[in-house]
Amino acid sequence: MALSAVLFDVDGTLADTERDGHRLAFNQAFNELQLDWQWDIDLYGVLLQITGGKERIRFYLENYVPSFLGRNDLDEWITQIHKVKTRYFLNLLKEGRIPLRPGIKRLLDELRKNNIKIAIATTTTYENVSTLLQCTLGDDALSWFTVIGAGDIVPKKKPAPDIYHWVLGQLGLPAEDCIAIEDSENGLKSATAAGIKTIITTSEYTRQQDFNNAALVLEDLENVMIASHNEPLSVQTLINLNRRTPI
Ligand code: XBP
Ligand code: MG
Repeated sequence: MALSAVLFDVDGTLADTERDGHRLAFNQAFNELQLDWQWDIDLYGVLLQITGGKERIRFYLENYVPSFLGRNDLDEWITQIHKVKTRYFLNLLKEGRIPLRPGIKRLLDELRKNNIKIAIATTTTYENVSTLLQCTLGDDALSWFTVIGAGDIVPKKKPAPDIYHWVLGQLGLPAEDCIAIEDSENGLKSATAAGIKTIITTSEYTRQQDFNNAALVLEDLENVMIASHNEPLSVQTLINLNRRTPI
């Protein structure tokens, strides 16, 4: 067993994208489309139980404004709303409003120096990932990642393991040679169901969730207590974690 790759979630893990990113973009889209919907911070926390923007809109319709469900173009309409939302989200990224979380750049650099592959496994739309990476890490950042698994590339989003199975397949690696870094219970369920040991860095919306199956739970990658030393999460720690018994 050797650590060959680290698989990163995006939303909540690479960057704090939800409260002041995706949520704002959804509301901007609703406003542009003259929909009288407003997702406040608390409501958005509830809606986050559903991963995927289109799936989240549908869940909102079903549970909060069911009168819209009768439309005979429902699927296309949701797709249209989501396209507008994505345009607003990309603008926020391009304006530099969504930075990477502490320690992400350092760990990515360290992994690359140690020839450990890095990959992405996310439910968000591909352009959101590529734009976030390019805006925060530079134009060549996409080439750092051996595989980017995103959005509708698999039919079932997290907590289903499909996106992790897909990324493992593309990497050509067994689950036990990889570690996942996630921020949510849905993400943890997805990665562990694919057999991948998972580190959690908690985020505002996920702090209270159940992380019992995680290999390690941290506030972030930078200011963490490991073996009673206050030090950033290092590649060596990941390698040691990977050597321990499977999940
Ligand atoms: C992230 C998501 C995403 C974003 C919205 O979940 O659920 O849906 O909130 O992105 P995870 P899109 O971090 O577990 O992958 O609107 O592009 O779907
Ligand atoms: Mg996440």
